Amino acid sequence: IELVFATNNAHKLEEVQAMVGNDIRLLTLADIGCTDDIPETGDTFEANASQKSSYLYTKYGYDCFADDSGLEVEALNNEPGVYSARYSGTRDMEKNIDLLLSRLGNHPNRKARFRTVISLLLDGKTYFFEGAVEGEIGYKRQGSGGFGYDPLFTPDGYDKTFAEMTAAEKNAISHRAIAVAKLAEFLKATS
Ligand code: ITT
Repeated sequence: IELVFATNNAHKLEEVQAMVGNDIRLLTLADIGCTDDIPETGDTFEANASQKSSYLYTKYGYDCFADDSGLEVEALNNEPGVYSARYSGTRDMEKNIDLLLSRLGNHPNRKARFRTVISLLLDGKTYFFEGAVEGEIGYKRQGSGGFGYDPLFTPDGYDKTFAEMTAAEKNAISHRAIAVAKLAEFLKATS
């Protein structure tokens, strides 16, 4: 099966490509000649994911899926959530991480979760697949792998951050891995 992955985030693309292997042939936005800044104005992961996949399906007619994801920190009322990519008002992750660390300060509740919602648009119908992973926010950055907030996030049951893991380790347990496994299973069952 061939599907367009509606993302401009090269890290997501690399992770999902590694997860699906040969099961799904992923086309990128570049492959279909789309350079649009796809609108993302919802206030839930579901709304944003389906906004991205609908945009592509409506304009280009391709079966496609989109990933909307982010970090929810319990002591910050689940911020940054859907605003994860632009928490500080910019896409600069150094600034976004600094803001999160300063807002959390020395708060003893470090609980957080990463969430992904995938929206699949197939033959004009939308399907959702979710994944979440619980963990804790550190007091400083640790590790240089992964992307986004990975240097701050240690999943429960582990003693290193996502950024200290190999790509294979992160991709075996991440929020995105859980959602992508559900997507792949659905596609296998329907094809
Ligand atoms: P697209 O919309 O083009 O897919 P994006 O980066 O704008 O790319 P989102 O709107 O879904 O994607 O924002 C998700 C943000 O949440 C992302 O930029 C990271 O800062 C963070 N994030 C998501 N998944 C993550 C992960 O696995 N590890 C670390 N941070 C992650």
